Amino acid sequence: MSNGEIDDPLTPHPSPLTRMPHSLFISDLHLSADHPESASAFSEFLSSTATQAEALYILGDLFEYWAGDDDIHDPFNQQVIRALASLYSTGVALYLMHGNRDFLMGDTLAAACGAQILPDPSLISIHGTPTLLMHGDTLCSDDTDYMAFRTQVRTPQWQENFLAQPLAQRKAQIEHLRAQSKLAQSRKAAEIMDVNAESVINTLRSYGYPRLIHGHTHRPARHEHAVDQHRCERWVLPDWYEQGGYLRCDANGCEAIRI
Ligand SMILES: [Mn+2]
Repeated sequence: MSNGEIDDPLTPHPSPLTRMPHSLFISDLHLSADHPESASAFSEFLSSTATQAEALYILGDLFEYWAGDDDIHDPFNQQVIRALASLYSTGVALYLMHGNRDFLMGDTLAAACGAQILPDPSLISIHGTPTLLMHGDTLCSDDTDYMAFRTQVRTPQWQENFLAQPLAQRKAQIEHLRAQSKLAQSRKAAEIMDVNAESVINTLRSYGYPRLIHGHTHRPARHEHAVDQHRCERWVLPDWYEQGGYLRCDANGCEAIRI
């Protein structure tokens, strides 16, 4: 890229902003064969916008649920995997974080996509800015029933027992759990389903006052938190079945973009 090119108004070219090295952040796609419109928006995003980025971070709940890596052969899952692998083959680094629904995504799935699994939370320098990446469910600490469930299902023992069952049986169990959780959610106050302010402050403090990016709550926004004389930015990513959008960050900062 030369300045001459940028200054020439007659030459069509992407704006200098698009050309800056940047990373993209998405979450809560909740992809499933039941919602083909999210899947096609996602595949359009992967084959256009995402190809310009240095890295794509998927911060949890890529799938509506993930029953285990032996489900990679499912035709719908194959479509998603192929789209991600094709983005990876263009040179875009891919990162996958577990969400509360797809926490069983494992190394086999990651390898098939060309992705690396990121632990939740992960503190990473994003174009020079220390940034804490999380799914966001652990910040919703007022939902004590869910936090207890989470602790249980994240133990190696629970996962080993669960994955030892036949795939069809696992899927049936997950469907049952989803129905229960929908019912429970409809009875919970809206505040319980959002992040707990104190959990956010404590997290920002214990990671050295970084920028925070997370999803999960489906309440896209940019927040600013004053923590011990520091001002910390917190970006909440949108979901993709009702909203759809991504966060773009470069050396100058972040911008939320709706699709
Ligand atoms: Mn979630």
